[in-house]
Amino acid sequence: MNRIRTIGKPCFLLILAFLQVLFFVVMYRRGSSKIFESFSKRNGENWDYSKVKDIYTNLTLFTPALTNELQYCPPKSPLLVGPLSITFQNIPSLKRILKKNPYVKRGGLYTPPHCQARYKTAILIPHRNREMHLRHLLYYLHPFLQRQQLHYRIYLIHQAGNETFNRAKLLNVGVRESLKDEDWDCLFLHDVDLIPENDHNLYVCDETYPKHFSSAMDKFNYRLPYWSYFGGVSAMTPEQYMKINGFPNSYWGWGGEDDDIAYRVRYAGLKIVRVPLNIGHYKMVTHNTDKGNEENQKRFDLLVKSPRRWKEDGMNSLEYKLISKRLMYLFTNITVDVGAAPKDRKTKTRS
Ligand code: UD2
Ligand code: MN
Repeated sequence: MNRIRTIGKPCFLLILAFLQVLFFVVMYRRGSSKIFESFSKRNGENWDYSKVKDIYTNLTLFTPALTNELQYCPPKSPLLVGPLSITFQNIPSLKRILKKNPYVKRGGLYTPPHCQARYKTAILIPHRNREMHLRHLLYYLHPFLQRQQLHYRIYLIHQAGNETFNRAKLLNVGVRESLKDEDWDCLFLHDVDLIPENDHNLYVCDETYPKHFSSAMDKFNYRLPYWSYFGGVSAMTPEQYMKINGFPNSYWGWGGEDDDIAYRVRYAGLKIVRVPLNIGHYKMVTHNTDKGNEENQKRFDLLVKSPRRWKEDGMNSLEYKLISKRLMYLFTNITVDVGAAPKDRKTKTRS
């Protein structure tokens, strides 16, 4: 995501003028009503988010299965309840989360006890110094995925050391390491501070195209902040991920990498599909800027070079040092040394 703080610079004004012209050309060619319609597209059921259910409703009624020969889970899970009650007032303890999720195995692995899952999803979370956010996420995400009757595993990709944070590279590491464990159908690239609000937002991939899930976040008044937005929560099949050569490894610090990924999707001949706005509801835990994740001043330069660089900067050039892989009670912790930003890189603190 790009927070523009360069208003007033001539190049910025030039870009602005160019975007205005582009906007009018697109309006002329596609018709304004169509454009605004797609910005606020709300498909299917009309969800009422003032009527919410507890995320653990019915889940604790589970008992172990009596047989090993399980039938496939139904195409649509009978456990879905719709809008969920999400609050960040109390931070749940790991002990409490563990108690509420008795079927989650070490490493944050879950298999439905009563039916054979139709789908295998890996959740990859880039992380450093966000333990409180992680607890909120684990508290809500485990039951959320269990309601969907998925076979899943939650991975935390933890950046070791104090060098500048690199979200995109951590996710590349997550993809490579998680695929060593299992042939996942779907890879979720998930910010630690985003909680899905509706369990009908199924954590499965689109078979053909990369998919954006956090289409309506509270921090953006439940709308898309801009047309090509791809930050927050997205998912790809391993094939789609490899086709775009994964994420760029060269974005150090905050911003830009999600836009680069959106570009890559297009360069690879794919497109982004999105969860409808009335289902893709998310709450973000409010937070300040992290130390070590200052705004990346090089992001605009990198974005300009993206068409030339995407084939050589990504999964095919990924280098890292795996420090440890530990099976924690509620997740798999992959601690990794992703290196450091090149020395000439200057960053400025976000306000
Ligand atoms: C936006 C995007 C995010 C990403 C980022 C730019 C949303 C909701 N999300 O997030 O996907 O594109 O802009 O890089 O718009 N993190 C840590 N420790 C840190 C720093 C970051 O764990 O010290 C992880 C964590 O998973 C966090 C994610 O990186 O959720 C994104 O960083 P952020 O939350 O600081 O940035 P934000 O909310 O502006
Ligand atoms: Mn955030």
